[in-house]
Amino acid sequence: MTSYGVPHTDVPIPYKIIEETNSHLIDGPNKEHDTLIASLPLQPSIERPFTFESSYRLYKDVWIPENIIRGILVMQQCLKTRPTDIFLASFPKSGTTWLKAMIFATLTRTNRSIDQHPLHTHNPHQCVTYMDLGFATGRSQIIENIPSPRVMSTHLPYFLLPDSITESNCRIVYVWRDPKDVLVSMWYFVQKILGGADKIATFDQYYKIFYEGLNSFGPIWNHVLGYWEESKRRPEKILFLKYENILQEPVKCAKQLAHFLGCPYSEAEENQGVVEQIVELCSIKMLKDLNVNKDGYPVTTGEYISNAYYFRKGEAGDWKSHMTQEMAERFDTMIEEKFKGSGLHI
Ligand code: PAP
Repeated sequence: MTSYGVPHTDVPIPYKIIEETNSHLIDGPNKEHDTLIASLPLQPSIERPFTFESSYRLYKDVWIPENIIRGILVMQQCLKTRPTDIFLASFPKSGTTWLKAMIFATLTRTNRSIDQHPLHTHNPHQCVTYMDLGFATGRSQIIENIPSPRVMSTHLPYFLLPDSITESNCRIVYVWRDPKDVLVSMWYFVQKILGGADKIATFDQYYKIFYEGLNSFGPIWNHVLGYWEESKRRPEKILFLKYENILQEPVKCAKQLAHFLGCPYSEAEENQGVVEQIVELCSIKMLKDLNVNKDGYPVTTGEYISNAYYFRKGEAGDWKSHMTQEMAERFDTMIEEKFKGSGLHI
């Protein structure tokens, strides 16, 4: 068993524990970049908000929450990657929470018994932190102090990742999802944060914002294509996964993930059913019912996003209950057009 608090470990330890033991290293927000950020175009506000972030600015042609732009600028200066680093990248609401759990459980399976696993007492976002937000909120030194192997996540498009990630051999796991379900999931998520459907933009407004690519982190098709193209070029660097495929064949995807992370399941593990146990541990059914996921908060997001908000249905095709056939077809046609020639399909 790993003893927590020991700086060098063979497997990741939950980020929350690292933050608790290093909280004296939080610097407070970095003000250095404020002038640059203030000069960027501000997203015009609409009648009712479609997001919980206070303000968005256009940075390199992508609408990004102000705070995250700060994170990008700090990261570009400060992030020193290690060959053992693993980054989870995703467009928001595409399977981040699930993949955080899967990566963390896969890497920790050898020295944590399943029934005493940290995922029983830590939300996946408390195990794997958002580095964009971490760098934006003065946690550079803490991130530097995370023992190897580090696992961190980001919502940034590929072209906005710091050079130290794109130019090194560290690995990236990317997960994407049918954009129609992404938009439904986001609509509910923002409702929970802001306190009800009447507090946010209508579903039709949401649809329009996504269709026009004005939502945060850019048009979803550019986000997906950026990682897709790079994963074709460097499959050893980027594992490109689809949420719906994981739902359909979780065991196969779990094995693919372990192989990519450099810790494939042994024959003995497969015979003992370890892959199935990891899949079960990370399933929404299992995670949603845990006390830690009914209340509490991820570390870096602060107290306005409850752990519970990250778990809703966890299914494919919920868009069918929210869009007319015509809306869905219009959306799919637009995405297929954007994906044309890439080899990628919804
Ligand atoms: P994030 O990017 O803000 O972290 P993310 O985890 O990507 O959010 O998306 C949340 C979605 O993943 C929710 O989808 P839904 O609204 O359509 O239900 C959530 O239910 C789903 N989800 C969370 N955990 C799991 C899991 N273990 N298995 C499958 N889906 C999950």
